[in-house]
Amino acid sequence: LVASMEEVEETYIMIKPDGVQRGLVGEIISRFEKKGFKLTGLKLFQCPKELAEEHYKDLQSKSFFPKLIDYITSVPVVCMAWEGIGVVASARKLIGATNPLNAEPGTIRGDLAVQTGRNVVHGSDSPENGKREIALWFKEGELSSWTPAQQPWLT
Ligand code: RTP
Repeated sequence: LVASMEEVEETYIMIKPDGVQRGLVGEIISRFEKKGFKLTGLKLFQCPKELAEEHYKDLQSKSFFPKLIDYITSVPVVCMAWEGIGVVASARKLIGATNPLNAEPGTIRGDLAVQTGRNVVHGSDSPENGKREIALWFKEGELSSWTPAQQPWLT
């Protein structure tokens, strides 16, 4: 199997406030589950301002930064860690382009969102950021790397 030679990675996926408010939590989780990735962390969480600022620190200089922080901290988000071969780039594909109007139909944003500032979900952009963001959003003991009882057709 070609795929088995590729790296098992982890990524941080977050259902943003609009996704939770619009009742899209189940729909979004199911896309990653059906793809075949493994959920290793999951919680509903209203994040403090400092955490949101740390998560988005690369965007500090942008004019939309204060609005982005207000939005992310306004109501709870759903924090998730997902594991799998090539999960970082694959999750970004499942999510679609940052601006939902440019996101292909079939992607989460392409199917479910309209505005960049309300694009329902976040996904880490590199394996390094996957690790960094999971460590930022989850405490030790909140993650479980479990082994599925049977999965003959997936690695
Ligand atoms: P993402 O990780 O969420 O897919 O986004 P990205 O890296 O592709 O894009 P980035 O520029 O890092 O933006 C991160 C999030 O900031 C919000 N944003 N708002 N003009 C705006 O109002 C604007 N631009 C970006 C979005 O929530 C975006 O996902």
